[in-house]
Amino acid sequence: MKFVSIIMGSKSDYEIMKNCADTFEQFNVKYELIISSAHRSPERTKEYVKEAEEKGAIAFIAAAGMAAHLAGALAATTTKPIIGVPMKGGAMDGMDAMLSTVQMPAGMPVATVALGKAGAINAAYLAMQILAISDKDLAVKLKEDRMVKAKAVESDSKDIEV
Ligand code: RP5
Repeated sequence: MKFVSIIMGSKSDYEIMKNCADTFEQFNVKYELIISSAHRSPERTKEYVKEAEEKGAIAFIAAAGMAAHLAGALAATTTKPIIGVPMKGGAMDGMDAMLSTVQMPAGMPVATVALGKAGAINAAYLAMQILAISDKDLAVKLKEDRMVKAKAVESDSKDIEV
C-alpha cells in the first residue's frame, strides 16, 4: 500500500500540520501522521522510518521548529524523498527552523517548503506530485485543481474590477 508519511516534532506542530493531512483527505490520498522528535525520541524516529518504508511509504514529510533537525535526521535514514516544513516559533519565529531545514549538505536533499500553513499544504501537494508520476488519476485531479484555482482568481478579480 502506497502512502505518504507525515512526522512532526511535537504536538504543538499539529495545528499547522493538520492542513497537510486535510489536503491529503481532499484528494483521497493515503497518509500516516505521527509525532516523533529528532531530539526527544531519536530511536522511535529511526525505527518508524524503517517500518514505514517496509509498509510502503513513498515520501516523508517532516515538520519541526526551532533547531529543526527532523527532516535532516530522516534524510540520514532513508533515500525516499523528504519534504521539510519549517514551523514558526522560537527565538527567530521560524527563520531558524527554515535555515536548519533547508541547509542540507550535498547528496542529502530535503525539499524545503514555506513556513507555516502554506508550507504544510504545499508539502502535501509536492508529495502528491511525486505520487502522480505513477498515478494517472491523481495527475488528472491535480490538473483539475489548478484549473479551479485559476478560475477562482478570475472570479475574485471580477468581484472588484473597475
Ligand atoms: C521542535 O521544537 C518541534 O517541532 C516544535 O516545533 C518545537 C517546539 O516544541 P515544543 O516545545 O512545543 O514541544 O522540536
